Amino acid sequence: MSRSWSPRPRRRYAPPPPRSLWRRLLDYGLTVILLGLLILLAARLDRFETRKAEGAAIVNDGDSITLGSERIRMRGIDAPEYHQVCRKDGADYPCGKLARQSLVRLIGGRPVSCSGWQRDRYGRLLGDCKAGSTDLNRAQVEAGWAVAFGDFETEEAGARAGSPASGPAASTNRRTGATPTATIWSKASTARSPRSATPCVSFSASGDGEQLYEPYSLSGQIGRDGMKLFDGGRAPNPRRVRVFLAEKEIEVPLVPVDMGALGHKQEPVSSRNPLRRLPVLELDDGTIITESVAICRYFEELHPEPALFGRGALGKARVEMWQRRMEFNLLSCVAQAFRHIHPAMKEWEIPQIPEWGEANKPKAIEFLKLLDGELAQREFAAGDAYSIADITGLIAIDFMKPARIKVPEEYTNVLRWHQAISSRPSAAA
Ligand SMILES: N[C@@H](CCC(=O)N[C@@H](CS)C(=O)NCC(=O)O)C(=O)O
Repeated sequence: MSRSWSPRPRRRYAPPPPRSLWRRLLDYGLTVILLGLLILLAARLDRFETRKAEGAAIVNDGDSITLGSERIRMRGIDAPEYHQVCRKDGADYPCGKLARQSLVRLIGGRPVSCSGWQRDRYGRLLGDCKAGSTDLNRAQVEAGWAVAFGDFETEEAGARAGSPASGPAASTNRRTGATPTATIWSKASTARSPRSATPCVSFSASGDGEQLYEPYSLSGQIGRDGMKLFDGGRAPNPRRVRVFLAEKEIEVPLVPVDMGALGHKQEPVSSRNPLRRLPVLELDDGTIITESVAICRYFEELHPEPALFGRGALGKARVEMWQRRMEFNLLSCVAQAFRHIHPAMKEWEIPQIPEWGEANKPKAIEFLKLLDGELAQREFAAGDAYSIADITGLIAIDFMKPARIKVPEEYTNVLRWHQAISSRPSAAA
């Protein structure tokens, strides 16, 4: 017998009496309910992380915008991609561009606010967006430039009914004030099935199967102070960036700097660029980017279409090669000639060495000879597509005038190419 220090007699462990069937069922039921509640809570938790972005919108296409650094895909709708071409009666029309224009109209220059809690596979916030009291997602479907994609079915039905081709009521949309004279529906006049009536080539079939590009924007006025480009008017490098932006149809608010009065050597430029040169891009968070090509690259990344730095490994290498050739062998020589010879440049180029300026003139001509031979074989500097190399070439050749250098008449390919790139609307930038 073992000894015990306790004065009380030891009690034997007795297992609890078995739970009744009802009690067990109740316990299981409560557990299931509790688990369900936890799952529900987890599923809704991301909603608590609702993100909100506000500011002036960069409109990329008919259903995606950028607010500051937040890229937003409008939730519940699907519009044609920017480059999408739709077909009606055997003729193509740019439904992607028109859808974007519709969204620009609906925004009407007002600040936009979007909120959402989910992201698409490209990391874009799926947002419900508003401009003033206009619910943009809804209004874009009502205006007939987007289809319902998980929401807004009624609005889509209304837009179809209101389209001139499919119904009598080409009526003004009460909410948006838009008259759907030309919509994706009105263009789709012949097909019977509603989806196949959608005239766009691949539009909406896969919903969000579009490429990740955000090709064009309306305004860069975003965030705290807004994005801005400190611009130097007719000076070649600032113009280079303006032409690039014009090709991409990107509008960034310009801050004109009077370079004639040496404004670039003073505030607000000098604190932003210690080299005191233009252009200077300031992002909405105050980040500064200088160097024309760096600025262009920034926008190419944000808005890859149209590609101005080439496509594919070889295409990109070719553009890079010709861009640098244009810069080092042409633009730089022309600039040296101008800066070292022109009397107005005395305060800019210290010391000014006219002999050096003169020495650069034949270098530029020599390069033009090479370029002429190349352009005999193709349309643009780096291949069959217009690129930043052509922009640098355009700027350089136009800058030859004040530098008093003339393109020799026998360089007919250079003249033809220059004529062609000068007649693009972007050249007026
Ligand atoms: N590498 C720079 C060059 C910038 C540059 O030289 N800009 C000229 C105007 S085209 C300038 O600001 N010059 C002022 C000066 O030389 O004092 C770029 O590509 O942006």
